[in-house]
Amino acid sequence: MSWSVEDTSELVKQEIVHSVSLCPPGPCALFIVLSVDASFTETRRRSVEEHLDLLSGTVWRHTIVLFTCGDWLGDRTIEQHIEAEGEALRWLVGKCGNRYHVLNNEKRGDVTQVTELLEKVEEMVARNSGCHFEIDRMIIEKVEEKKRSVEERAKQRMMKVENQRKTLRALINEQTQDLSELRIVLLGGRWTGKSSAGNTILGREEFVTKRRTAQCVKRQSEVAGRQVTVVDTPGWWKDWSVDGTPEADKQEIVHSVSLCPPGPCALFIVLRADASFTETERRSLEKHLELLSGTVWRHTIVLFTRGDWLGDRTIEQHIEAEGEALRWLVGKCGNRYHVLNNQKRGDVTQVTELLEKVEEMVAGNSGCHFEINRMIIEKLEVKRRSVEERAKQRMMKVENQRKTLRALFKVSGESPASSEAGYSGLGGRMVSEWMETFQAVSSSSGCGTQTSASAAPS
Ligand SMILES: Nc1nc2c(ncn2[C@@H]2O[C@H](COP(=O)(O)OP(=O)(O)OP(=O)(O)O)[C@@H](O)[C@H]2O)c(=O)[nH]1
Ligand SMILES: [Mg+2]
Repeated sequence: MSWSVEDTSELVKQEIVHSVSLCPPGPCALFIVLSVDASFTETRRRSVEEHLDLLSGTVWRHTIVLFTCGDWLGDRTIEQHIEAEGEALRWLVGKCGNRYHVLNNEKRGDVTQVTELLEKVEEMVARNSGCHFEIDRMIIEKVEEKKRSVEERAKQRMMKVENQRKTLRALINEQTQDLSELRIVLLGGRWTGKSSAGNTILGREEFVTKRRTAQCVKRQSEVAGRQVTVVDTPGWWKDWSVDGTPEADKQEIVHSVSLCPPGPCALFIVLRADASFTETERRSLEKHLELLSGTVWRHTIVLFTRGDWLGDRTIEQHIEAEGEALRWLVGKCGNRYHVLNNQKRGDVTQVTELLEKVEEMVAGNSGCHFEINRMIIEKLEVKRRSVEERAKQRMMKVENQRKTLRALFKVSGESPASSEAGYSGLGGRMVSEWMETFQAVSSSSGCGTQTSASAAPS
């Protein structure tokens, strides 16, 4: 893992600190577990250092680097691996007082690897004059207090959501609206799991998850007796301001809502449940959503992915632990949120519950879906058509330009690919001549170009 400590969720950070209080009076040793089948970069080194610092600077006297996947080494020794790997790993081993050990977890029967490891622990404890690691009581107390407060607030939030949902379900029973068709748009940062969530909702592989979604994709399926339409969109870099997002991606985000006429019943803001949510991300998300106008928030639900990462913790605990930025977002979405585990496609209840939440939101909005200002869409469509037209013209221009150049290469009987030297040495003059002739030809034929002869290698 190469995340900085800022990217790690508050819940995980609390668990790291909490871990040392689970073996009172304190651990004799802390193993920093690394796999030998992956490189150890400077970014990973910094990540380990920052996370260990959560336990205070004295922790290093009690640490051992524990390498796993020992079988991966083959005939090589762990020392060869350490020396070959680079400065970052050597720094870590040095920081741990040159204490390390390698395990082959595929070979559980080999007890000597374990007894040797325990001997190394004993040696370290002896070197520490018999002392174990003791974390500052204040750090533990602060974390434990935070955990208690998070649990209390999480319970309250859960109850509030339950009451909110009950009221909305009563509204559904009163209203006689037809919700046999649900239209959903997925929005969010890059790599948050939008496409995976789309697949989970539709119950089959409709969206590609192996690579970035570059354009809006619309798919439909029948889910729990309803016709469900899902529109997947390109994500933005979570730390970037909206100005940093390419114009084409911004256009796709706006375009998405026009793909499910008359408008989406719900827009899901997709976030990872295993990661932090900073103020910078919050600002970025707010600005990206505003591309769709300020009224969008009445139709949004925060959809957390990677529910599998939560383990026994609830999504409410994550929301309460994470901080002000996430609580602001959940509040802005009218306390509507849901968590999915996209690794567990078979669990259909997580999808039916999500669709129920959509129905409740629609009922709360008096049956209305999200409708974007027609002017925004019309302006966008004019822009898109103009971009497409100009892109076609540019492509044709480049093709003609290249054809002319290749014809010139043929006339001279040389091709730039025929000789490396032809480009840098002798051929430099030749290329300049080609460029001059080409410019003369292109300007006379009206096929203008920005390329200047001086830009060619000389
Ligand atoms: N463990 C786990 N992994 C998940 C979950 N959801 C998504 N992933 C993984 O997260 C990665 C990104 O998922 P995508 O669905 O492609 O994310 P995306 O938001 O569509 O990405 P872009 O289109 O690039 O913005 C993939 O490797 C998924 O397998 C989940 O619930 N649990
Ligand atoms: Mg995607």
